[in-house]
Amino acid sequence: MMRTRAAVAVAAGKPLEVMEVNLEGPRAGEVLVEIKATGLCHTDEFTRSGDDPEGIFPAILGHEGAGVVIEVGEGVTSLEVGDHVIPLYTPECRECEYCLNPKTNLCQSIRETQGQGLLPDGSTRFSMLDGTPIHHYMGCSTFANHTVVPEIALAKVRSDAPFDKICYIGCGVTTGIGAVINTAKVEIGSTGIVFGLGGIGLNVIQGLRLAGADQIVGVDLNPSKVEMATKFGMTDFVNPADVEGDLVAHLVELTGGGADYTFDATGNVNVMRTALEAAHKGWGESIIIGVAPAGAEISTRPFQLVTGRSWRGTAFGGASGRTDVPKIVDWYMDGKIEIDPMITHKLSLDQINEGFDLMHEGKSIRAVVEF
Ligand code: NAD
Ligand code: AHE
Ligand code: ZN
Repeated sequence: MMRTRAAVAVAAGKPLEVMEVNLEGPRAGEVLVEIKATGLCHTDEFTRSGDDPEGIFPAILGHEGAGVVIEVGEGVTSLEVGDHVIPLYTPECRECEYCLNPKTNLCQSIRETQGQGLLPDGSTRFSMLDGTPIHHYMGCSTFANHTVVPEIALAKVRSDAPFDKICYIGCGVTTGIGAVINTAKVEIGSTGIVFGLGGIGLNVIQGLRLAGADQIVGVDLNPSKVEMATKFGMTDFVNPADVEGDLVAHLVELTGGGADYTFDATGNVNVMRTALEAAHKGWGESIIIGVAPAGAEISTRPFQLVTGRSWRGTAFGGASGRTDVPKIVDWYMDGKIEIDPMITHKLSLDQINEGFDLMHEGKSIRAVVEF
């Protein structure tokens, strides 16, 4: 048993509380990781706010981290002390029915306990100093200076990559670029529309440029996002607040009949409908990335699908983390993709709630906490 510092989500809708917590060492198949940096994703805020039907409190949130292996549990063979790692909320056991099916990245080997805020043996390693158990989150809990993660949920990455940048590959970068490359499989010369130019949407834009899209339309209610989106490849910007009349009709006209691919990176179900309907008749595909609150539902006229549009979704950009994440780290280190400009704020753990304020105010793309 050791002590570490963590930001604890004590109850839904409450600010995180930074405190010392107890952390038990790794059991069989588990690894103790010292987290060096973690990004703040909108999904952390979604759960903190109480919108997540799977939200459990108290919990240590955070799922976009990078760090170093401090200790390995019994039977761990693929990692050793000193390895640099990125925790994976979508693990890769390489044995389950899902891992053996190339059509999905959704390894299910530990999904049930992960959703209950527990490690695969059904227990938690974190507790408050008075002994109250604290739940894990998405199998990662990166808002802690140290965390225990299953071996199958850690990607080993090169040791010369900076933690404060590659932590973002733990969710946002991989989700956005992967949605384009793995899920949509966008072809050269395509048109794309991206709804929501935040930490995920900008990476969709970056992915569309990488894939050779001709027209990349960004849609956001916040015009301050334009400069960054343009830098990453956006060719046209639409602010729905400035469109007179029907937004779908405007987007269909702008893209010459609708886009080949549209992406929701807002989590708003009305936006998801617009995204589906702005996809091209006959072949347009709309990919849902955004996570919607408990009880929210999507709707459209079935005729939209009858006439050839497809509605799809993606988690972690369709990436198989232990295989794909080290490659994405290489892309960053080789200059194929950019990360640095999107990390707009660096914070200490004590300032973590300011990071969520910046997210709400639309002032940050990614705020990163460095330990
Ligand atoms: P963010 O807060 O950084 O960005 C959201 C953006 O959407 C902001 O720029 C905001 O101005 C814009 N927006 C909000 N409402 C809008 C509207 N009605 N029309 C147009 N733009 C609007 O959030 P993020 O970290 O980029 O996350 C985006 C979404 O993706 C969240 O729902 C998050 O939970 C989800 N997400 C999903 C996955 C996945 O694997 N499927 C992974 C990461 C994040
Ligand atoms: N718990 C929520 C769903 C949350 C969700 O969809 N999470 C995404 C990752 S978001 C990362 O920022 C995901 O991986 N989904 C697949 C999975 O198995 O959770 C709810 O609505 O219950
Ligand atoms: Zn995320």
